[in-house]
Amino acid sequence: MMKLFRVVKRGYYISYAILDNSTIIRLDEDPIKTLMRYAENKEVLGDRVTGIDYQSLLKNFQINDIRITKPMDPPEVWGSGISYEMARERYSEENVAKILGKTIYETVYDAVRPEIFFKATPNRCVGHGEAIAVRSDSEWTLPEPELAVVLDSNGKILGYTIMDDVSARDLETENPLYLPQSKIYAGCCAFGPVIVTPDEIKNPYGLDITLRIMRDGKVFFEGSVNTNKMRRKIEEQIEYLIRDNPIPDGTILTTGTAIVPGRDKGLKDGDIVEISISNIGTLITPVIKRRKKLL
Ligand code: DO4
Ligand code: MG
Repeated sequence: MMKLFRVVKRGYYISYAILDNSTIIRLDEDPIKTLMRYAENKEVLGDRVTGIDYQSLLKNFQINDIRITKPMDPPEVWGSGISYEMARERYSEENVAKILGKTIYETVYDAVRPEIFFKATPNRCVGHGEAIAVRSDSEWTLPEPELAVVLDSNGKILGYTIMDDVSARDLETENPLYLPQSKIYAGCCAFGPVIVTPDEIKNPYGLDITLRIMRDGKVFFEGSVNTNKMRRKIEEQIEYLIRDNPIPDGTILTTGTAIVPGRDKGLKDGDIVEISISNIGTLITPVIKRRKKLL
């Protein structure tokens, strides 16, 4: 059993593995290589260390000159959509495009082929304690709390993490072809605080996901779901992701949301988003609203 986390110290990344919830190893190699080595033979290269207060880093984000950050740099991040019935219903409540009398979300939910979209590159992702963003041209952006998988180039699951597929819902609702702008921008994706290996997740279809949006110190929105409600299974999502589409080792696929706050629950500058998934932890990120650049 292994959890990976990473810190920044004076501009340098340092990665750590927690083995069996106790021993901390400072890794000698990139966390993606560590995940692959662990999947192969459970070997972890590095030195045992003491004095790293992981729980305190989770709580305070920073201790002296050490700050927790995203646990790895995924070369690509992909998303799967409308994988829960709740998502089909909640997305369809908006005044969205219809095909042959069904909303595009109902059509995707019923289709053989799942929705798979490109989500992010590492520079667009943030980690625990780092800010996600509302685009300068969006008035309605929502967090999407999701279980995500880290994959090798064959689609094998190397690890699980918590991902926030932050989405500018007004752009997507205005026109489905604006989906890439709704999904991909600076600060559109948060994940962490750790990546856990598959032996920490006995059943990925029995995990509680909880979302809390905090505003002015109070709970502004709260919702939860269990992954047993996931209709489009992770294996099927992976199969479509890698079909005729080579992915690099360390690619992340986020598996869709079932918690969809309404029009009146859009994120604002200063909000705090907390996402918890059982057996993984809690990912906490502040929200910033980007300002329009003056020409
Ligand atoms: O196109 C809609 C995006 C759906 C999505 O991201 C989700 O279901 O989580
Ligand atoms: Mg999503």
